[in-house]
Amino acid sequence: MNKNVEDILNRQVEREAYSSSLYLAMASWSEVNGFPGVADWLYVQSDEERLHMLKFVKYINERGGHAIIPALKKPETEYKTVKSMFQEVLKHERFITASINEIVALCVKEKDFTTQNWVQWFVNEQIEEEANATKILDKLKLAGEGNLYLFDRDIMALRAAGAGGAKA
Ligand code: OFO
Repeated sequence: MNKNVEDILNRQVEREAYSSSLYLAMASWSEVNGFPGVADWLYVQSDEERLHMLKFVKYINERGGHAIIPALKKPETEYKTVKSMFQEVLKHERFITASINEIVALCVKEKDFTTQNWVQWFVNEQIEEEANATKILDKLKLAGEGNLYLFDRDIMALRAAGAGGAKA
């Protein structure tokens, strides 16, 4: 496969792996700080990001490239509030969206229309990922800092209903 495309796809392997690690760190913080619903949502989200990473790994290798499994930087272990943590989630998802868009742009430049077509799945996925984080931030706004117990139960229900994230 085209070397520039292979390199940018490997960059995305690292970013998806970091997403998984970041959400795992957030899940762990939520769990030890009394937010089991939030933790549950983030554990599932972390699994989902690992699946994203695997999609890139498999695709690169399938196309004759070599997927490189990277070392990751350590994510934050402490978060001030649930709200600031979800603001981080949204910020991170926007960063991922920009990163996916860069892949599309490079595919066009290099005329790799097969990869351009393949990566469309992630273009659509990012619409949902940003919408989910925004939805949760809206709920947090409504709940206010004082009523996080109900918010925590709510996010658990949201996941059980299959909305707000949690799909492969
Ligand atoms: Fe959150 O979608 Fe992958 O990174």
